[in-house]
Amino acid sequence: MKILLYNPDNGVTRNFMPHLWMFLLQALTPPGHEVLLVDGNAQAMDEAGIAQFVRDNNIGLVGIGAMTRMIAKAYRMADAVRATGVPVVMGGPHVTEMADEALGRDGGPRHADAVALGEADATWPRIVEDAARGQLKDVYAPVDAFGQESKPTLKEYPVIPWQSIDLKQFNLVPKAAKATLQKIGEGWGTFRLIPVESGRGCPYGCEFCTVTGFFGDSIRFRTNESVVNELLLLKARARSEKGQMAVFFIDDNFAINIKRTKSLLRDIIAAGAQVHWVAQISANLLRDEELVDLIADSGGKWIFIGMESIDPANLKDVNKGFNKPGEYGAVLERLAQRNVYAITSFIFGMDNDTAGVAERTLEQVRTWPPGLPIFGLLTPLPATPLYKRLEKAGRLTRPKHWQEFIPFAMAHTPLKMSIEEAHAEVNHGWDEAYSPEALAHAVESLNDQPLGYRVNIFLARLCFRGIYFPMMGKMAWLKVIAQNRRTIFKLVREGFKADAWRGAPARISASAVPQAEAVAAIAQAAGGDGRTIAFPAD
Ligand code: B12
Ligand code: SF4
Repeated sequence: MKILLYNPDNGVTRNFMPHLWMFLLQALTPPGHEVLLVDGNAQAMDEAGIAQFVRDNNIGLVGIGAMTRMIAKAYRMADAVRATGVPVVMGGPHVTEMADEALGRDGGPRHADAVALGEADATWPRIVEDAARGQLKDVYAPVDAFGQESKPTLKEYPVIPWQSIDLKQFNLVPKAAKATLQKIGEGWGTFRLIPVESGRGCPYGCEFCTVTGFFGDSIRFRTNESVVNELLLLKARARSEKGQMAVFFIDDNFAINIKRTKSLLRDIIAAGAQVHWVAQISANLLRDEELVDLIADSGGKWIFIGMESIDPANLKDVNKGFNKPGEYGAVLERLAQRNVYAITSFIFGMDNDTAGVAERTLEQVRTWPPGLPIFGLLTPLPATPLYKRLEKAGRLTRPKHWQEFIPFAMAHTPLKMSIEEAHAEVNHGWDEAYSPEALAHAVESLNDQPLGYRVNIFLARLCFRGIYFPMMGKMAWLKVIAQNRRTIFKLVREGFKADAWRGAPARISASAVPQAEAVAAIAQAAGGDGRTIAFPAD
């Protein structure tokens, strides 16, 4: 049987960091079946397109995975596939919580023939075999022989055959530049940001987050050896095609067990498996100097930190009191001293937020080493404690907000400001943090660093700007370049000075490009709301 795994797009993006679930399920598919992957963010497809694809390729089963914000598109695509007579199975965080919606048991239309609840590592082979026999069940739950929920230990993690997977759709290097770039240095013909997981689960249970509910509070890790081997495979693939790879460790908290993270990073270094990498780590875990040294030595370049708020009362409200705003600055300094920078994520519209919260946050941000601040709104995702609390209090203004997804729009009323005020705060955050002045300031703050780092922060900021301000097409890019011309001229002028690029630490090749490319890919992925950027040469 031929199987299509499809991830819905956000309507705009062409380049993308792929989603791990597709590669994982592909690797877990029993022998005798062929699996094709289409990520709508890299390979645009509409309803007619997917129906045609299914017919042309004689597909016998379509698997669709989606986050809440893409679920409306996912349902439309599923409907189009089912209209061709081919069954659809859906999985991922949204349908796990809203299985009745996907199966049409809540009074609405049915979109999926089957739903895979939770982690599908163990159920996927069963689903495939049932589909091949034409005997799909409605619901597949990961349970053991006694009917108890069971989660994969990850000790026996499948080998994802990166050496042979077709990754064409995920190349971030524009086609036109490929031939030339292949010849530069070790080769730049391809650049890909690849998701790798080293563990699952998070015990923290922040109120707005689905992770503790979905993956559970017991943390499971792959063996160091299995992670190291995966990195080596990725490096070999990049070398063989004269290209580059960077890795996003998608663990929710990559350092949740510091001892184990240190041991993994040491093994990566010992095996020569360093790649440039990005990971999510909470601020409280970055107090450890030795950990931060190992992060830098093993190739860590950008750390995503869910700061959420600079107000301890807000953090307490959402059960994230372990975040201590007083130490954010020191944590970021510790990273910056090793030339590791942070993507700092803030949420506005929390219950203790009042008008002016964005400016108050920015005042703090300006005192920190330059990074990539991102701003969002508190969003009640289905089945989270936050959703339940707001529902009980009658505060949800759009209880099924995912059915009509609107980017950067609240679905409930904050306590101390209006919805409109919350929206204005997010606008202000993005406007100010990514203004030409703020970009120039970020570059200047690294004046004592080699040029590569300044170019890196500048390119990264430009790309992250695209999460909120669409930079689609050449004109939009030209406008952004014109607005930032002073900083660009300054960097170019310095580039001609012979010693401008010297002085980068010898730990790992200090190229600015992979870092900037990696954050660009994250920016594209993160802006899954129709506002993402595209490079002019695409
Ligand atoms: C990496 C990541 C990202 C990346 C991009 C995604 C990418 N390209 O990989 C970045 C950082 C850009 C990102 C951004 C955002 N993310 Co995110 N992200 C993740 C993260 C950390 C890892 C995803 C992952 O690969 N997990 C590992 C794989 C193996 O798990 P999985 O995807 O769930 O797949 C398993 C099962 O679900 C199932 N499955 C999944 N799909 C399918 C399909 C079929 C057919 C079947 C059978 C089974 C199946 O099988 C898999 C194996 O067990 C998750 C949290 C998490 N730990 O999952 C959040 C998460 C997915 N993100 C989330 C959110 C909310 C966002 C943002 C909206 C952030 C924000 N607050 O603004 C943005 C929006 C992104 C967009 N483009 O629209 C939520 C989604 C919750 C929800 N109900 O939708 C999560 C769960 C985290 C959370 N805070 O709750 N994210
Ligand atoms: S927000 Fe981060 S720390 Fe909090 S529960 Fe989710 S994954 Fe864990």
